[in-house]
Parts: sequence; structure tokens; C-alpha cells
Amino acid sequence: MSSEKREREHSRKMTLQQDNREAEEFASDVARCLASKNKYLSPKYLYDKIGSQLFEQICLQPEYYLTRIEASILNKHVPVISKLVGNNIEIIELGSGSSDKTAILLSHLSSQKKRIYYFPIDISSSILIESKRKLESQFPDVRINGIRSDYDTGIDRAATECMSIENSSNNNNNIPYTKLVLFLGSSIGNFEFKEAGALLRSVRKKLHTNDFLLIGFDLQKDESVLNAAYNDKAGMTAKFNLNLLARINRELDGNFELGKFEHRAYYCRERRRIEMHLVSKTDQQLYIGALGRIFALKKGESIHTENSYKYSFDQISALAEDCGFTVEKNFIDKKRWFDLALLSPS
Ligand code: AVJ
Repeated sequence: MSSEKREREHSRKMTLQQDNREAEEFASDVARCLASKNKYLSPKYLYDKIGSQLFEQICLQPEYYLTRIEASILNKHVPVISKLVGNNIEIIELGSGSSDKTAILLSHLSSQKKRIYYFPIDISSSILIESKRKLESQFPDVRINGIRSDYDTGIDRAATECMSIENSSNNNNNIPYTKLVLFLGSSIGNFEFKEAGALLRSVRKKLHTNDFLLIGFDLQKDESVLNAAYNDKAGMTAKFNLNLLARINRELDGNFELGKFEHRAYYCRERRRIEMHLVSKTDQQLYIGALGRIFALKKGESIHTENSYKYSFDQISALAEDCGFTVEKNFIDKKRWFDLALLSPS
């Protein structure tokens, strides 16, 4: 067997192993969730192929201001960001999704004839393949290497790739690279403050003094705006939420009837977060084939599917400082609804 073929075989095997591990993790998390009193499931499970497509639809809804505002902030400030990162850049993006906002950055950077590597990390392989294809035709000079993974493993793998670029014999001039880690869309809001800190610290560990983290925070604002954003009139967010049950049916041979659940999303003032739930409309029993188990749900009982924390500037700088970063710049919109924060190692 040629070494190339052997390598391909090996990577196929690794992918299959990873798929298996993830399928088992999903099954055991669903079992634990449905068996516990407070039923909570990690929001990462919302993003299978269909869920990722539905999220793209959410971003187009008039009530869901986050994506549009963040893109407009990026558009406005991309020249400054571009100047700061130098001429040889390794972009690592956590949860890249469609990479639409990143395209704004890539467009500017590549027009400046910079040498760019891009490592999009996402949990959905289909969206990674699709966005890589799109970006490669749009930006033929950008070298793209997608990493299908959750954040923690993804950061490690991307950092390893960067190391091998910097140390490769091709880089015989020892060109210094700047790492730019992107964490857009306010996905940091999905984490409890403690977990958000852990994630930022693990990013920090991979960065040198001159590297950057560009991270989006949804800011605290009028509750009615927030409630509307997660209860769009077209019902996309409801569909996105309910798809989690459909996914359990598809992948774990469940028998959820989606009509027996209601999408509920509301701003919780004390905790400064949007909570998203699937509420059972009736007393019901659920059978999950892959687990060979029956679970009971009472009328009004909920499965908590996501939190989305809303930040203040004080919380943002406290989080940054706590994790070894300094806030270089808060790029914000006129309404002060969204903050794209540029952090650098302290
Ligand atoms: C992708 C986590 C940023 O919290 O606003 C959108 C996900 N959930 N509508 C968010 C989401 C419901 C989104 N993030």
C-alpha cells in the first residue's frame, strides 16, 4: 500500500472511531437527561445537519438581530483588525458554521495579499464541507483545513496544525505567524461563566503575546428585544429547538411526537440569560429504541435545551482578565446591542 493510501485509510478509521464515540456520548447524555429530575441537554446537540441549516434560517429572521449586527460591526472595523494581525495569519474559528461572517474578514485579508491559513472548527461535517467548498472558490489563495470536532478537541488539533506549519521545512525563512482565534455569534453565551472561563483559558494557552482572540458577546438590553429574537414569528427557532427531538428519533430510534411539545424561550432576569425549553403538553411515555428504555414526562415538564447569557462590559473585561487576556478594543454597534471584543494575551 502506498503511504498516501495508508494515510487515507488511517484518517477514515479515525473518523469512524470519532463518529462512534460521539454517537455513544449522545445516547448516554440523552439517557441521563431523560432520567433526571431537571432535564437538561447540551446545546451542542442542536447542531446536526438539519439543525445547522435551521440555525442559518434563524439568522435571516428579522427578530434575530445578532448575526446582522455582528456582521455590520465586522464590516466596519475589518481594516483595523486586518492591520493588527500582520501578513502571515493562522485563523482558527470555533463553531465556524456557514463561515459567512468570516468571509468578510477573509475577503479583506486576501485582498491585501496576505498568507492565510484558515482552520474552521465545527461539530457538523456537512456544513464544514459546504463552507470549505464555497470559500475555496471565493478565495483560492486561502489554505483551508476544516476540523470536525467540538471546541476543546478542535483547539488542540488546530494548534498542532499551526505548529507544524510554523516548523515545516517550507517555512525556511522562519516567517512569524499571528494566530487569530475567532469565536463569533455570541456562542460564548451558551456557557456558564465558569465554563466560559475554562474555554478562554484553554484558548489562551495556545496563544503567544502577539496573537489575538476576536469574540462576540450579545449585550444586556431591553427584554422585549431579547424575547422576540428567540420567538421569531416565522417559527424558525421553534423548529430548530424541536429538531432536537426529531434527531433523537432519527439517531436513537426514539418515538417523540413533536406535536406533543412546545417551544418555550424567555429571558430570565436574575440570571441574565435566555433559556430555551421543550415543554411537554401532556403526561407521556417515551421509548428510546437505542437505549431500550422508557421514560416518563409529566404535562408541563420541560427539557432545557439551551442557555444564552447576555453580557455587560464589566462582565466581559472581568472574564478576559480572569483568563489572561486584555481587552484591546470593544467594537460595538450604535444601539450598543452587540460587542465584538478584540482580546490579546496580557
Ligand atoms: C449560536 C448560541 C449564538 O444563543 O443566540 C439562536 C443559538 N438559539 N436561537 C444564540 C440560538 C436559538 C445562538 N448561538
